[in-house]
Amino acid sequence: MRAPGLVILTGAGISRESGLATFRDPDGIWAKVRIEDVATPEAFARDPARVHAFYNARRAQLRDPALQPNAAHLALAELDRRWPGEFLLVTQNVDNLHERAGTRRLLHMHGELMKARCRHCQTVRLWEEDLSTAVACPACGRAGGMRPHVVWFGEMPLEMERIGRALEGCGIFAAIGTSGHVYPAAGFVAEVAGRARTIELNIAASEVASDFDEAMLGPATETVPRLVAELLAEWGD
Ligand code: BV8
Repeated sequence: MRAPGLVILTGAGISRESGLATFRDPDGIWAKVRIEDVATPEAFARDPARVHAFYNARRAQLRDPALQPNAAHLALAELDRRWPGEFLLVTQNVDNLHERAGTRRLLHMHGELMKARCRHCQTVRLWEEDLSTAVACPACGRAGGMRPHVVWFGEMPLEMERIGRALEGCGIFAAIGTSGHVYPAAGFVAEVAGRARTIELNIAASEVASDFDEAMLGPATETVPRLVAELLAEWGD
């Protein structure tokens, strides 16, 4: 029998054990800064320097060689390599730990911290250094328009059609390390409920836990390798 289509959704919890803060845990990012001040288009229009400083600090942390993918990222990369059917890892995270772990069939629905976009010409390119309004776009030469290539609140997430197609065809959906607070990502499980096996991997029940058939409670570095081993034992090559 053909392996079912597999869609995995990850959130900040999968990167927690690599040393990156989550958003809504007590020590999380939103305990230190307000969304309205740093993660909306209005905030960027009002005070671009403040928004750039917020993302420059997170980009600098991601450049730290001590910050590495963890066992959960690595297990998902192995699952991607060995899954014989359709596979898509949709991450809400803007860090680059999934690609550094080796995952190929990956989609960043909220953008990427190590990329910048020009608001004048829309060119997106790898950008690992600080950004500011003084930076001129290497493509069109105009300054003042470079922004982090991330999706802010009130902006449309990326590649929603591709995500929709993957959800339509999936037989197994797992959400890992996400609080189920932010839409449309938090609504994906409801889209597939009833026709896909749905599993939530978290250290605590998310806000949409009741939409899932199954839960695996514990840190991602323990639960994800366990889920990957189980799925590959049943369906692997
Ligand atoms: C949209 C990128 C529509 C940037 C992010 C009013 C006005 C405008 C919009 C809205 C509104 N009301 C509602 C909305 C919709 C809004 C929304 O949902 N708001 C919330 C606050 C209610 N959504 C949007 O705006 C989205 N866009 O709706 O567009 C549209 C339609 C037409 C035209 C235009 C637009 C866009 C939202 C994207 C925002 N960008 N990130 C950046 O990183 O700075 S959001 C950010 O928070 C993440 O990307 C993620 O999506 C979200 C939630 O974060 P999580 O990843 O879940 O992390 P969190 O800290 O919350 O939870 C961590 C979890 O890990 C916990 O469950 C914890 O238990 C677990 N955990 C911790 N440690 C571990 C662990 N698990 C396992 N192991 C561990 N060790």
